[in-house]
Amino acid sequence: MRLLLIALLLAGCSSFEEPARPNIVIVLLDDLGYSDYSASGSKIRTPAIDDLAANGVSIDQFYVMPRCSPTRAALLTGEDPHVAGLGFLPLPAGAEVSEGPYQGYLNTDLETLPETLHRLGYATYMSGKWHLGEAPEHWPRRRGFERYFGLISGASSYYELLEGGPFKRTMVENDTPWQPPSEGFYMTDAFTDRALAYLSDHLNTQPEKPFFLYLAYTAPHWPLHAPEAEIASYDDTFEASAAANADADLMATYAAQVTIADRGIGRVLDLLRQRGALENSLVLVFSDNGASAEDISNRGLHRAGASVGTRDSYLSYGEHWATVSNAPLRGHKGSTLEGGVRTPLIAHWPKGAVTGGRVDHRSVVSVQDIMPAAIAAASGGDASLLDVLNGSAETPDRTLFWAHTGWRALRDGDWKAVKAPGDVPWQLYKISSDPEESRPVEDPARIQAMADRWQEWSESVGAEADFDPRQYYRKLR
Ligand SMILES: [Ca+2]
Repeated sequence: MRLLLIALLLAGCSSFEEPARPNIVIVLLDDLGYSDYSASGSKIRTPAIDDLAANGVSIDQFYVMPRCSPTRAALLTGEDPHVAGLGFLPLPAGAEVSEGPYQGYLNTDLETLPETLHRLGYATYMSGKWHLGEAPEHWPRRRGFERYFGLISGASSYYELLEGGPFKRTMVENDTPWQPPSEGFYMTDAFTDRALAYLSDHLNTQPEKPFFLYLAYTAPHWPLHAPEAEIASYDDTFEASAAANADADLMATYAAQVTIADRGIGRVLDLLRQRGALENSLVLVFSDNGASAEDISNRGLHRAGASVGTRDSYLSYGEHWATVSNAPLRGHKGSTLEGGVRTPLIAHWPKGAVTGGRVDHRSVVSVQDIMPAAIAAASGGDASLLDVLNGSAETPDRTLFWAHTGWRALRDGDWKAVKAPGDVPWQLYKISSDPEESRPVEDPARIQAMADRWQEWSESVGAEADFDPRQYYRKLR
């Protein structure tokens, strides 16, 4: 059918032009829960993302890694994070590291997605959180991005760069350290504004050239920081749970953080639409891991009595709200349960037939599939994820593996085996019909076979089965 169409087109045109290559826009959210979109029933307002999903395609069984850096490494290399050098998080610049699966910066032997796209003639821009290497030789401009603005490190205040402690936060513009202004700065808006500036410059000066934009928000990763009026817009929206010590203001602030990021996404999409560039842009939106139940009360960064959301506050929303965010999945960020590693992928590309509001519930897709799909889109090639997105194929039969701080898991078609850290047995679930991981299946032979496969895989990528972050951070002392 496609050949026939091409033949008809060729017959009708004296000079056949190759279709323009799509722009590629990847928007990454940080620690957003599985059901935190209003389209999936949340009370959080996400109109821009909902609109994208309503006119694009959503993949329900999309898998990432359990934590920030491993997912980002897999996204930008297409490899398992251990192979990419980020089995765990980066260490501070200057820390002694041994090269290998836990070196804490992107493996320099691998070509990154921006490096490949740059080689293919794309302009490459990044605004946002890097978290793939703290030393200047590992920063974004050394790994394929022509222009970069953002936060090199992980979690940060949204209002300022806090000093002190081994984890100094660094923002840079291109290769130069950058200090936020003392007033009026809000991290999410700064990332949006810079992305818009890059796109405007591009569309004004070289509109014929395709671009890659990687917009990596820190939102809604803790600390819970948002302007008062934004938090107030969620007054009386969430029901506090006294039993769970879960204040409604915590969730209201988190929701405000999500809505501000969604507004940023809307501004980027509006600009592309106004400039006629949206139709032929492959836009992908997802979260780097599931909702976070992390307790950060021992960090010493919260001033007693400060209201949630303000500059002097430094709070997370806790296990109760993280469970709400991830409903109905079990587990949170950091674990290999579904609540740690599963998040919807929302894609939109009208010219590439990624359109119509379809939800694919059957395909099993990994964050590692994005790089080959982006390269295929840029070079006119094939990739399984592109086939899934344009509806020409489904890929339910996949094997995916995870190893993270003692958590282990593999998904093989309908089945998932998962093991918590420590001296506990593997659990088996028929994950295709039990995504809540609530009905363990007794099948010792299958469990043993899957555990053996996991062992073989972990050795092949250099994952430590019982990796202990405390040992890792001991290097800092
Ligand atoms: Ca994250």
